Amino acid sequence: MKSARLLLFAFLAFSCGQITSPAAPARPNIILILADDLGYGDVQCYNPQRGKIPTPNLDQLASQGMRFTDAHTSSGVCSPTRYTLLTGRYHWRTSLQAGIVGYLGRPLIAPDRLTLAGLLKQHGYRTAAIGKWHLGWDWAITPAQRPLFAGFGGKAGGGGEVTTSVSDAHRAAWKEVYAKPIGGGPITRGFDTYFGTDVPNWPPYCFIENDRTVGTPTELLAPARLAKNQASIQGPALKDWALETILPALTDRACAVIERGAKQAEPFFLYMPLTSPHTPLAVNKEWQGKSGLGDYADLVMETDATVGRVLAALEKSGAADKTLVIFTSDNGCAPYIGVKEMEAKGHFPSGPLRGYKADAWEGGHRVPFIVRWPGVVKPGSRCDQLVMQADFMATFADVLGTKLPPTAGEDSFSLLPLLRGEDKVIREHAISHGSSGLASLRQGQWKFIAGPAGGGFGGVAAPKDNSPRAQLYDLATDLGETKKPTLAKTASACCHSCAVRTKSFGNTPSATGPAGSHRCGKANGNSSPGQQAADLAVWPHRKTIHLAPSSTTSPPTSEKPRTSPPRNPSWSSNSPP
Ligand SMILES: [Ca+2]
Repeated sequence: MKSARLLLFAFLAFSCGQITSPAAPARPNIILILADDLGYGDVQCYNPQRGKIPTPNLDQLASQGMRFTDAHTSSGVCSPTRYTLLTGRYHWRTSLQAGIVGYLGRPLIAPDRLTLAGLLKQHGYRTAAIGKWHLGWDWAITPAQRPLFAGFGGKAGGGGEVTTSVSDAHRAAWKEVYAKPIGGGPITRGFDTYFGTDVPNWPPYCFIENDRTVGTPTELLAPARLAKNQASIQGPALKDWALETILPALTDRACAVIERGAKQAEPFFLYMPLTSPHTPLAVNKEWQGKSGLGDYADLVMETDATVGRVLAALEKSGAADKTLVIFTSDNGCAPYIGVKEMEAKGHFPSGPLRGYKADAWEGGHRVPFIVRWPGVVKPGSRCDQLVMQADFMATFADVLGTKLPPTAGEDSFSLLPLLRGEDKVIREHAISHGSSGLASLRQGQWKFIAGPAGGGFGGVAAPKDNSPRAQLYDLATDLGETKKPTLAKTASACCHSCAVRTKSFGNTPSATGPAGSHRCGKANGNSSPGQQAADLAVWPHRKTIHLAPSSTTSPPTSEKPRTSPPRNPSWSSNSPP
């Protein structure tokens, strides 16, 4: 009788959907940690030969989960990568064709675009963003007030009329603007709560909680904080703002979210875009000098410890077993933070890859990518399949057992089969841009770059007569992209195939790719009606990726590769993105 009752209970529970396989927990908590400017070779387990920075916490996470070796961002810089990561849609389908969202720039994600947080919220998750947003806000600043928010301190001032003093007019405008809610931020894009700094090396130098600044900036930063890879743009700051406090404060908040979330009935999603090891290289005392390689490497160690604190909080909360943890980075290591000095000491932040942050070469966009999911992902496993951060959207939908609407996650492929241990091609192609907008295209082992240089901070070199105007590499034999581009018959054929397939992205649903998983064409790359101009679909401009020219395959004049990088008014040599 007892066993019959148990059977009946089991049947009823199953019918109500309350029993799930322990190997695939329904609605796991999800923690997505995104480091900022952390190179592929900065994590020890990714670069055992040429990496000299100890990263014990990240190495341990990898030993408990799956380490992807061929994972990519959609761009070599911040904002475009973040757009793609949060929406599952390539950033170049928006108005952002090059560079980043500038200081006081408007929101890049359209209000009605589904984000990871929006998707998870629809499925009952509590959603929190803690860290660096850098996807634009609607600041309540009038055109007349705009000069009062920038223009300080010469070259590092951010443009406008240069002054080094704060007037009553400045303070009055700041008081008025910072007293108002800031529109268009994370809590309007699927997140219940937000805490962080928009861009830690730019004003305003204060925290933002949800849609309000925490405190009212009334001063400027001490000039010393605008040198040596600290802050980049002078502007409104809290009186006692200390750049070193940012990372610990974010960590405290994240730990609190986890502790609280573990006690609640609903699962939680924590998106934690770290401010480090990006500038400001504001290393806390405990980590100063620890690496023996300089401030950047010290900050990498502090970043690793931050991840350790978050994971310890998760462990302590008792929720680690039902939490999917992802760690990755938004682009490669910045070349301006002392790379040459580190390399002279034997640490190579891009590991075996060519290029750094901002480049279309691998060092710009191939990033560390670790997934831990107890009961699903095999501890200590490694995956060499081509994946992108754009794939989180389809993966999360797959984990939830739901289908995305046709207007969401256009460029996203589910990684769930890989996480479950299958070794199969998930995506046949991936596009990553240099900061200038220079496109690179992966198809299998082939890598095509539609220009003669890296397209990063070095720009896009103008092609000389008879010199190659594009690059093609076989990454299976030349991961470092070192061999002179050749256009042997097979390579040329591959490239042609790439271009044909790329054209199909915008026009032909499921023309290529694995059956059932090719999603690139479904929304035709167009924004849905009602989306604001910020999210304009400009696919036709990118419809054709230029083939490396030969005497018989020169593209029409209108499709010639760019010969100079587009101007980006928000950048100067002294204001790194
Ligand atoms: Ca970055």
